[in-house]
Amino acid sequence: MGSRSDWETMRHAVAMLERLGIPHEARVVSAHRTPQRLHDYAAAAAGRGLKVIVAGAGGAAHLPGMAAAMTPLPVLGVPVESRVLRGVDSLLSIVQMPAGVPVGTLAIGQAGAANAGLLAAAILALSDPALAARLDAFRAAQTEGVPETVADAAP
Ligand code: RP5
Repeated sequence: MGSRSDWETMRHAVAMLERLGIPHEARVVSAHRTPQRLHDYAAAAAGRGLKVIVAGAGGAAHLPGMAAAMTPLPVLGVPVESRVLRGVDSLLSIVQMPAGVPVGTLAIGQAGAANAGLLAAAILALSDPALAARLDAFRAAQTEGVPETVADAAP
């Protein structure tokens, strides 16, 4: 994430990874304030054995795109909701990548972070049958948890 202040959003990605038993790390790496840290992190990521990068940032959110420019790994971008423009700035900064350097862009905020965790899981599950089974179980439980009527819903 681009700042410690992004954690309130990005913790929802981490929660999903933990729920699905996926090893992960969470780092603060700012494209603007710590450019060398970003370079070092992205350039070394594949060699360290990482498989997917989830990059969340807000405002002029260059972190996902810059990370994608420096790694062959899939990069999932989470637009963090900014104070002034409610995350529309983040979304547009992340989604409008030039052809040739993709960032898989999720929704603004908490839903995007949670779905980034799930999408990372789906990518990893392609080569991990046990994880695929856990992901199937998650989806089945989610379906089971949706009430058919308002009366069925827990108070
Ligand atoms: C971005 O600037 C970060 O991703 C964060 O969303 C935003 C504001 O950062 P702080 O000023 O709260 O550290 O780089």
